[in-house]
Amino acid sequence: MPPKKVKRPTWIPVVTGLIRKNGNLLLGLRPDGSMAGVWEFPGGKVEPGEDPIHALKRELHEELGIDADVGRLLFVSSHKYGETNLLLMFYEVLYWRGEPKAVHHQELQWASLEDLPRLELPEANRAVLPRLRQLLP
Ligand code: DGT
Repeated sequence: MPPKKVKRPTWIPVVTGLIRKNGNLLLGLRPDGSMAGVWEFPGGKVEPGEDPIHALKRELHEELGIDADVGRLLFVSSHKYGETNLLLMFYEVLYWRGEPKAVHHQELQWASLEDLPRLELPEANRAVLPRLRQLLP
């Protein structure tokens, strides 16, 4: 008998930018659609075959109109939303050209790490707050 094929779950890779200025992080209020009205880190899904760093540069250009230098991959986390498994990659972004504009989001804000727990965040982001505090002194 041939070996039984294991059906592997599908993972969706997502890249997010931890864009830092004067100790604050840039957050965008998600537009209408899934998870509207929560404050997320700018970014989005990696297209099939796309390099994650390239995907983040593309997303930051599309969403904020900036040309970003994508820095260190700070950490990776996984999150399950219903049947969807997301693999979230969090990259540090310290340098960029242009002024971030709310091209995609309803609104942008710079928030300190102390402010973050008080904001409406995607579940996946609330789960990584301790790691953020650890890694971003
Ligand atoms: P879609 O499926 O084409 O309507 O795309 P969206 O707008 O639902 O999703 P997108 O491209 O923003 O993908 C990001 C996914 O990751 C989405 O399910 C929300 C989730 N997520 C959790 N935390 C974050 C975060 O901090 N930033 C971003 N961009 N997405 C996050």
